[in-house]
Amino acid sequence: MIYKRSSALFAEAQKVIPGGVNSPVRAFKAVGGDPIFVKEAKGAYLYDEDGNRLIDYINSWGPMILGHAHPPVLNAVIEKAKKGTSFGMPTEIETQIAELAVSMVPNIDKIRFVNSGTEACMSAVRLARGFTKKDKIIKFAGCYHGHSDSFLIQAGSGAVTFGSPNSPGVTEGTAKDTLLARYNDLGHVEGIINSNKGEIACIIVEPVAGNMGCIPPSEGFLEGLRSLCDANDILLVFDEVMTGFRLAKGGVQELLDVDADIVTFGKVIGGGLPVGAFAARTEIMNQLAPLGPVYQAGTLSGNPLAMAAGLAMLTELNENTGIFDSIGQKTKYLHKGMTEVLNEKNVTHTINRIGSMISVHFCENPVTDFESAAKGNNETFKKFFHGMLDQGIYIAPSAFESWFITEALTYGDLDETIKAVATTAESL
Ligand code: KE4
Repeated sequence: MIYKRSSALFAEAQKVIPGGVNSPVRAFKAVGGDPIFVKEAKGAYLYDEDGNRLIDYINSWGPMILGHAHPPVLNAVIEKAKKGTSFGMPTEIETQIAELAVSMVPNIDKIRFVNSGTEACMSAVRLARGFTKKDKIIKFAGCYHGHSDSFLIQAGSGAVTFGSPNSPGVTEGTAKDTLLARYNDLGHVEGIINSNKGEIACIIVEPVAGNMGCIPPSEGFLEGLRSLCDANDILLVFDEVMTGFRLAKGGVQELLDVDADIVTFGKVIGGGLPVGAFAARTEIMNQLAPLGPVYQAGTLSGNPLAMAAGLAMLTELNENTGIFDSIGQKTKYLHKGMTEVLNEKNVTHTINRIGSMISVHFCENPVTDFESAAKGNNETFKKFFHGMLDQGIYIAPSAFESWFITEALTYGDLDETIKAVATTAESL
């Protein structure tokens, strides 16, 4: 594949945008080489600036669960844009998507829309602190909840890729209120709670982790967190920015039947436009301004253009819940095919999968937390990434990311991908 124009565009971008990108993971730092610049996308395919067609396994990091430029979403955006895009005043469509989201997801009565997953998680933690009147939070090493200060304490994803878990600019004052636990280790969580009795407002967790690669919760982990929260007057926050409206209509709460107190959303809920949200039962959400004392605001929050994209997306998922099983079957097919060809070539690896999230790790140990994910051979991953890219397959440009399967993928695309894995495996 030729990437000359992408490289030229990257050189230009770096003159005016730090690192040439507006989000670090896009810069290919973890895998080397210049990032690909996309010209357009349709369905399961990206078309880059050099005319290459790539089968997309990232789908804008999750939102394009029905494929790029999906007509119902596209048409909704086009029609809404003709009537103006943002007024900074309430609109009916905000109520429509709020009612739909509340009907789809368990344990939420009210929802507040924001513009990103970061805003959703940052606001959820402030709300938990305001509701419980306690300061500390527990998060998990390797889990990523966006880039607000309280979370950039050994964040997963981008920060881990850069090997600088504690970001400069985060103050000691902030860091002291964030306690770090090991994912899938209930004993560790219990120990932290006991050492900080009465001080913890919430535990925030990716109920299925996607920022260490894909790591499902071990048997009883989420149920254990629920019990620990109930016993210690702590709120359980499910960060479903990745998993919400992807792993099931009602997200992980529905899929694994565990109740959260606050749930955050992003990605799919916006249908590809900037939308985040956080939701909970009425007594918690009514603490929010202008009703309650917990302040949170946003100029473009709930803007009708983004709401139109989100409403079209959620409507289709709500009316065709078979989509979740269909993309789950496609992911299972991909898993089976990749395992077969990698084993044939004696490539040491492990694949994690749940629903339409999957990741490949080049290590023989099971990958169940950040420490075990970090044992993956990154040199092998880099070769794997570029080998796949050279055959027109775009996977996550980092071993610490999940792939996101889209319903737009055909089984022919999957077979082409499995064949590309077989060819790439020759050079691993
Ligand atoms: P955003 O602020 O990027 O919309 O959402 C932050 C966020 C919160 N919670 C979870 C579980 C997330 O995965 C994310 C963002 N995910 C990354 C991918 N690992 C977005 C890609 C990027 O950073 O460019």
